[in-house]
Amino acid sequence: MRVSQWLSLVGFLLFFLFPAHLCEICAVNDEEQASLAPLMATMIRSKQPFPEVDPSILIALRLSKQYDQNAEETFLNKVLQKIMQRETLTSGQLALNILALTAACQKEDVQSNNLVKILEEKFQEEIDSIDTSGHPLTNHYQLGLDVLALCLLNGTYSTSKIAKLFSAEQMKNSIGGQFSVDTGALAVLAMTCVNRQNPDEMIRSNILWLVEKILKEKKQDGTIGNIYSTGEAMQALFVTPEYYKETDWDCSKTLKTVLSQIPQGTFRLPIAAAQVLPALEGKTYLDITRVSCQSTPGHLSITPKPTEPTHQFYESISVTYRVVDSINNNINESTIVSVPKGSVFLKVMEAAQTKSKTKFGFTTKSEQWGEYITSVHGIKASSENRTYWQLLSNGQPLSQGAESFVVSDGDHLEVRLSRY
Ligand code: B12
Repeated sequence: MRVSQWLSLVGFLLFFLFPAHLCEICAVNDEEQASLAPLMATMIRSKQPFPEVDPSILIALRLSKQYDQNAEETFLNKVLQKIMQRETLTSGQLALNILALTAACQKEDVQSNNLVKILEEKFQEEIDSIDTSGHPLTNHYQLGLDVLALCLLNGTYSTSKIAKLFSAEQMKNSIGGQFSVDTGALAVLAMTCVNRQNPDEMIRSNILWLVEKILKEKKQDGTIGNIYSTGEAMQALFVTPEYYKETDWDCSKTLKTVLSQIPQGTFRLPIAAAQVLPALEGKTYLDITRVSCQSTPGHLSITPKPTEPTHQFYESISVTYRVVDSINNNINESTIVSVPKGSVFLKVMEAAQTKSKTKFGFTTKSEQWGEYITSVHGIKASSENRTYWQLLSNGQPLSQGAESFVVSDGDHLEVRLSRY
């Protein structure tokens, strides 16, 4: 056979053995890098106003092409402080901190503090909880983080147990009987790592099922689940091209929609920026162990101010606000309140609370995603009983928290004690 014939045979084999989209990179190009600058700025600026810094910010900075040595050092120090309290962290929090240290080339800290061993123990407690009570101590999103960290850092785990943990049966109802794209995406990343180390038939069939479920959550505009789960869904689809057809997903459409949301301030929370950025750069959490540990010269030149939404607080609007206990069916309080136009859900809750502390009093806890509603009408949500105060507008669950969702005139808002 002549060289040209060999080449065409190789080309033919490559074409049929590897789908074309295996070779395509769907990420921002060098010219578009500037459009990511607001996300970088949002994360970097979060050094100051936020008392707690999420390790996913350090991961995003390390996976990014743009580089800010000073910010990386600050965030690394925060992560190092955090692991001092390793015993009090949940399994997923510990996993995320381990991943951040690894991304920041601090594997020695991971080893000297025995972090992988501690994670193995915490992961075992999650499994024990499933065996005794039917659900993990935390949630399946965190189990995904646990397995990802254990796999990437060569911890000990049982492939068959992991296959069971992320089976269709378990994942179907991972959050309140509803499929969660974020959770599915984390499980795909974790199982892809496991399958690369120990190829396993059941793991592969779990991945296939989850990839199909994720693709079913694709919306007209290209978002997958909602805008906040899209980055993680993209990561899952990047690492599993052999599980779907090229025509099943128009990645450039998804990318375009996500990019168009940046100037609108959709990712103005540092954690939201951190969760979406890696995918926009064509990176996934499986790249954490591949980050270069050579010192890189600083080249972050573009740092515009993060985008802030422009609210006008002149006009006032009126909305209906209701508190419902859908578990015990014994509370159903409702009121109409007036708030300035552009107000967030939390403002409505405050306005109702001033009307009647007994009926509408509530408490919150400050978290990375903003204020988390912990109790309403004197009833505390409880992770033991797997209850939470769900937020809804016009009957639809919100895809943002109380401090972020901007309400509109005539909205029917509701906080509903629900199970997950
Ligand atoms: C599991 C989960 C939940 C669980 C948390 C309880 C539990 N023990 O598992 C439940 C089902 C209760 C929940 C509730 C809500 N959630 Co939720 N949740 C998640 C999920 C899938 C994983 C969180 C996690 O474990 N992270 C890993 C650990 C290591 O980090 P952590 O900081 O310790 O995690 C804690 C916080 O994230 C907190 N939390 C979870 N959701 C939310 C939402 C808000 C607004 C806040 C302030 C905190 C918070 O609970 C976690 C466990 O304690 C994320 C997905 C994601 N991409 O992050 C969505 C996510 C954070 N949730 C989201 C939303 C919108 C909500 C709700 C507002 C939904 C609603 N319509 O009511 C409510 C919160 C209402 C309230 N009371 O204030 C969005 C936030 C987007 C945004 N821009 O604000 C996300 C990103 C999902 C999405 N793609 O839409 N959630």
